Amino acid sequence: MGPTVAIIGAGFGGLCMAIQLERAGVDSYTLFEKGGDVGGTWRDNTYPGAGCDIPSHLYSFSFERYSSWTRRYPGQREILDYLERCADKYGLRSHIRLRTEVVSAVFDEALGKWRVRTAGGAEARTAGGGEREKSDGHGRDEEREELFDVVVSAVGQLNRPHLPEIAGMSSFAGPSFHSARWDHSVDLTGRRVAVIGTGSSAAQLIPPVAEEAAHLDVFQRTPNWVIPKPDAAFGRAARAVFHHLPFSQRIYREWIYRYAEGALYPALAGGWSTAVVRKRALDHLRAQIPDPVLRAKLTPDYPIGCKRIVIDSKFYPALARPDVDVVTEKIVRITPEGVEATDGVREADVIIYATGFRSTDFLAPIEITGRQGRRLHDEWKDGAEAYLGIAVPHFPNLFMLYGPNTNLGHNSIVFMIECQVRYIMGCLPHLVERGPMEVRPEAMDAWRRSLERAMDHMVWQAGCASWYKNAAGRVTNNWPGSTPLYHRLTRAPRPAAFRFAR
Ligand code: N01
Repeated sequence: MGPTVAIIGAGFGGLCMAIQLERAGVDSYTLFEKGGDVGGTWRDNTYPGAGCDIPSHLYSFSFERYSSWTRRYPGQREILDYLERCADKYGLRSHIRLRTEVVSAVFDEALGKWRVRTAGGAEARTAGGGEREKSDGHGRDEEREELFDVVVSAVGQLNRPHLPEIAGMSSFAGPSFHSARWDHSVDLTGRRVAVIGTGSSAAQLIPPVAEEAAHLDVFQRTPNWVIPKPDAAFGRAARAVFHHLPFSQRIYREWIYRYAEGALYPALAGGWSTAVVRKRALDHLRAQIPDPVLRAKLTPDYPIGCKRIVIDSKFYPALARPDVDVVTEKIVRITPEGVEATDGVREADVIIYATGFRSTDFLAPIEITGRQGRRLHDEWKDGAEAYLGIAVPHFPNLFMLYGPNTNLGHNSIVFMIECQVRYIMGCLPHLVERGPMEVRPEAMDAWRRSLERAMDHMVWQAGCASWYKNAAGRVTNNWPGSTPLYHRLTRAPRPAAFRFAR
């Protein structure tokens, strides 16, 4: 037994939290998952070509190494299998409540506990527009309230699709869908397809879609910097080494981690490698796009790393195909026949919106109310922020995984999640002994100042729009420091930074 813990979301973060609770012998936790299974983003994103551009051995838990990865970079199905196996191996399933969406959490000051309200029943997924999708008739609206000592949010930053507001979208005669809500019932073979957006998701789905479609129009608003992805299958010999040689996986993992930290991070912080990474991207573009007109369209005019760098080796060759057009004219409206840009209508049978996520609406649409009736989304009206990306003043015993300012542009988010889980596990004995703990406003202020100072050096501030920034232009999503620094800062909670109930 231990404190009762509500975990929201069964992706990498929620599963990691549950595993560490299990390992510590705390079985008084419930993991709420709005979808039909575990996996989070890797359950939602099933578009063709979906995969990870961080190497397999780094994009997995350090305590749960897997010697049988089939490729250097894992595909969506393989990551999902890995997460499902983790859920089984650590016996988490009996604690997971699927198709159960947390609607609100209210801190009851008299009890010193969170009142967590859920809606269960049929799968209640969050629609692009932010409304909860309606029940499909199986009674989603079975609402329930339970008390917990601790709430851990593990909802991620990229779980709510962003659909653009383009005039006429609902008038389109054919099927249309978002990349993260792929409609597998639509056969693209021999059809005219339009893809809107050219971020990481688009870069992955465009090559297989181009293979199937008769013609593909790619609507690009801003070109991305693209560097090669040196993907390859692991041969039997490599897998055997990982399997049988003690420490081989650990050494390999450490090597790729250090490469990302040593070479990619400085490029984002205006350091020595900026020119090297930029040259690598330009060489990649030149090698893969022989046509100078297309190359000009695809050449970014903002500093590399300002938007998330796309890591892919199949994207450019797909754009260079004769049956693929890159359209840079501004989209005016969607018509029943297709997409109208400033130079005319391009007919389409299917439209795919690879237009990203509502990344700065952290924890939305969950209503979270802390002490003195303070609402989290009011506290965050100028942008989400949290001490270490984990805790917020006036919200006792509420912790976040992959919260504000903890995304990375250069390394594995699983590393950050493990740091956060370790930190929260370190908080549990304190809050058991001294009652609900809440970060002091002074600690939050000092944290904010240090973030602002570190952010000054980062390329994300440069002249580009990205999902890292909120509407006011503040970077709310990314961690501006190195990952070793974050590791140090989250090694253990500092009791002086918190106020305790007793
Ligand atoms: O989304 P995005 P994503 N009209 O926001 C365009 C992670 N990820 O789903 O740049 C026209 O990057 C928009 O244009 P612009 C990764 O961290 C990881 O691709 O705003 N276009 C842009 O081109 C990634 O960064 C993996 O001008 C419009 C695109 O849509 C993050 O997810 C794989 C528009 C959106 O790009 C998000 O990637 C996939 C409009 N109205 C994703 N609105 C891994 O491998 C938007 N766009 C780990």
